[in-house]
Amino acid sequence: MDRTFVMVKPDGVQRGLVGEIVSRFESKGLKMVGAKLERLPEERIADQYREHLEKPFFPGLKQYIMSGPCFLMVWEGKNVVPIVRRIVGATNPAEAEPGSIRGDYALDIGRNVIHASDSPESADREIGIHFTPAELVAYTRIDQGMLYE
Ligand code: YYY
Ligand code: MG
Repeated sequence: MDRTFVMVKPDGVQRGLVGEIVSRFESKGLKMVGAKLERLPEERIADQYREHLEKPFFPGLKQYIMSGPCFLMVWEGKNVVPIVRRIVGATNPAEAEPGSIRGDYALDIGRNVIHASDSPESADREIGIHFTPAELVAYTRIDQGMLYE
């Protein structure tokens, strides 16, 4: 089964959106296989966003991610990477569709509430940055037989 890395950013945690966000993925039928609340150290933020290190917005992005605890998760399911990206919505909340998380809960690109991996390759890489294998839990959702044909 495919896996992806999802993180509620400090604005989402401070605004009390963790439960609502988890609930959206749960009701979709995805399986949470790892989760933790954590303040990200600077080096891990740089690793997470390595393709953006030289971008003008990176210093502000780093300050924002360091401003408080993040809620980190790993979700599992068929085609989970593109499905989660659609549930999350466009990077700029002004362009994110209503019904998506960023479309419903955010206004500004620099405070867009949530991160999700953009490809299966980055998902593997990002899961490896933030979670040890022992932190990922193997189990079967009781409704699995109803979710998949
Ligand atoms: O994957 P996603 O989070 O949707 O967007 P990215 O293009 O990877 O950028 C990562 C992160 O950087 C974005 O969620 C907000 C921030 N950012 C920004 O503050 N200003 C920009 N012009 C572009 C991105
Ligand atoms: Mg990205």
